[in-house]
Amino acid sequence: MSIQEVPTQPIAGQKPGTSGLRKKTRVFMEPGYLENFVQAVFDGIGGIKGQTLVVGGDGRYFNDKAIGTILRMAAANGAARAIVGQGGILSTPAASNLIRTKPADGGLILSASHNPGGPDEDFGLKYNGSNGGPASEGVTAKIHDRTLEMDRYLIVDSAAPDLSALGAFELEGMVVEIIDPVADYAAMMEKLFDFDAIRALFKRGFRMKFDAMHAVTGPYAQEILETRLGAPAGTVMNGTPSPDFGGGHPDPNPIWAKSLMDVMYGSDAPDFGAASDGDGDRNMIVGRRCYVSPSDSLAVLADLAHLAPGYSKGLAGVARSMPTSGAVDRVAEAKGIESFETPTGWKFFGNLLDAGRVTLCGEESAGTGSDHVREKDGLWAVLLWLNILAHKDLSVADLMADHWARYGRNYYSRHDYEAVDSQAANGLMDAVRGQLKDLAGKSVGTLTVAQADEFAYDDPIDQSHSAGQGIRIFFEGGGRVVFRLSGTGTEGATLRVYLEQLETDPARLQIDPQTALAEIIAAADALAGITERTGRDAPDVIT
Ligand code: VG1
Ligand code: CO
Repeated sequence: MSIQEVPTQPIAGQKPGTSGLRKKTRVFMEPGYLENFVQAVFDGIGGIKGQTLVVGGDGRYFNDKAIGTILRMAAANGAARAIVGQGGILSTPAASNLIRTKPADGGLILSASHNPGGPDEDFGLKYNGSNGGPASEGVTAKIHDRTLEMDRYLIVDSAAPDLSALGAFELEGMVVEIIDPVADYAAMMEKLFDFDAIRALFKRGFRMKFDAMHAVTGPYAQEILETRLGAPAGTVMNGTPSPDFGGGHPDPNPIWAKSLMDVMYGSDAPDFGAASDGDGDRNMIVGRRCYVSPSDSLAVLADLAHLAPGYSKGLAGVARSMPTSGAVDRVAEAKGIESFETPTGWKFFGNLLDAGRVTLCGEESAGTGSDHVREKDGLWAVLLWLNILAHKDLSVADLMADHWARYGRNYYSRHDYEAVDSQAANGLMDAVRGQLKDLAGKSVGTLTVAQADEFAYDDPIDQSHSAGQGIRIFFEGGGRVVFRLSGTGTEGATLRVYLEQLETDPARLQIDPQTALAEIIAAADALAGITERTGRDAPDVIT
C-alpha cells in the first residue's frame, strides 16, 4: 500500500458556517485546499480508522473530482468502507438515511445547497455524524480548531474507482461500494406514506408539476412520482442534474423557481406544484394560484401529518428555527404537544429528534423534515402534502383558508440584502444591538415595541449554549421583526430581515403579505436604517 503523507499548512478561513464549509468552487479547487479541510474533518472527529463513511453530493461542478480525492484520503486514513451514490450523486436526505440504516459512522456531503454551481460559482462540504445529522456546534468547533494547526494530510497513490458502475471495488484496503442513490430512499418513502391513496389521486386526474431545478432531486422525483405513483410523464420538470444547474440558482422560492410559478399562476395551472433545491433538502409548495409560505407549510403538515401512515400515532412535539413564523406553535398549542424554538440550521434539531422529543421540524427557508432522517427533506414534504391532499380532497387554496380560519394567519416574509459590504452589515447589526435594552415600550412608526432581545439557545438535551443567533423585536399586536446575518454566503455579507404579523380577524385573512406587513417593514427600516447603511433601496430577494 502506498500512502503519501503530504506536508501542509493551515489555510485561513476554513470555518464551517450554518451548514458546513462553503466557498467559491475555485477556492476549493486550489491545490491542497479540499485536502486540508477533509483531513481536518477526519482529525477533528478523532480519526476514521475502521469506519464506514457515506459519500455523495448534489452533482455540481467539481463533485466527482472532489469525491475521488475524498475516497483516496479516506483509504489513506484507514477507513474500512465507503458507500458512494452512483455517479457521485446523493441527495442530502438520502445520504442521511444511508448513514442511519447501513449503518455508517458518518458521511461527507458535497453541496452548496441552493447556491449556484459551476467553476465560478459555489461549492461546499459538510460532515454528518452517525445519527445522520449535521455535525453539532461542538464537533464543528473541533474541526475548525484542527484547520488552524494542519501540518499534513494523507492520501493514497491509486486512483479512485470510476463512479459510474454499480458494485464493490477495492481501493488500497478500503472497500468502495457504489450504490443506486435512489432505491433506499424511495423504499423509505413507501413506508411513510400512503402510496395507494396518492396513486388513486393521480388516477382521478389530479395534476402536478415538480421542478427539480436541474439539481439532485430529478432522479428521485422521476422514480417516486412518475414510476411508483403513476403521475404522468412530464410531471417532473428540469429533471436531469447538471453541473451548473442549467445556469440557475437551485433555490426553491418564487424568485428562482419562476418558471414553476408561471405555470402555477397560468391559465391552465395544475392542482399542485413543488420544487426542491440543489441538494434536495428544501421544498417549495404552491397550489393553483396559491403560494404556501414555508412557515405555513410546516404548520399545515404538523396539523395533518396523522393522515400519513408514518405519523398515524400523532406527533411527539414540533420544533422550528427562531426566524420561522409562530404558525406551527399555534398548532402545537391546540394539540397539546411541545414546541421548541431553535437557532437557524438543521444541526440544532438533532438532539431533540434523537431524544424523541419532536417528530416534525422546519425552517422558514423552505426546509421541513421529520424524525425519519436527520436532515430536512424536500421530497418528503412534497409526499406528505400529496398524502394529505389525497385524503382531504380539497384544493391547496381551500386547505389554507381552512387552516387560517382555525388558527389565524401569520403573515410572513423574508427580505434578503445580498453581497452587502461586511463592515456595513456588521455595523447595522451593532447599531440595532445597541438599542435593544431601551426599546421595550418605545414607539417605532405606528407600532410599539413589546420586547426586544438577541436570541440565545440552551439545548434542552445537552445544555450546550449558542449565543448571538439573531436579533428579535416583538411589537404589540403580534408583530415581529428579526435581523440576522447569513452563515452560508460566499461573498460579503447577506442581511436577512424576517417579518411577521399575526392576523386573527376573519375579514383580513386574504391580504397580499407585503401589504399586510407594511407597518412591520417600515418599522424594520426605521430601527436599522437599512437603506442608509447598505446603500440599497430594496431587498435583492423577497420571499
Ligand atoms: C440558510 C437558511 C437556513 C438553512 C441553511 C442551510 O442559512 O437561512 O435556514 O438551514 O441555509 O440550508 P443562512 O445562514 O444563510 O441564513 V441548505 O438547504 O443550505 O442545507
Ligand atoms: Co439544501
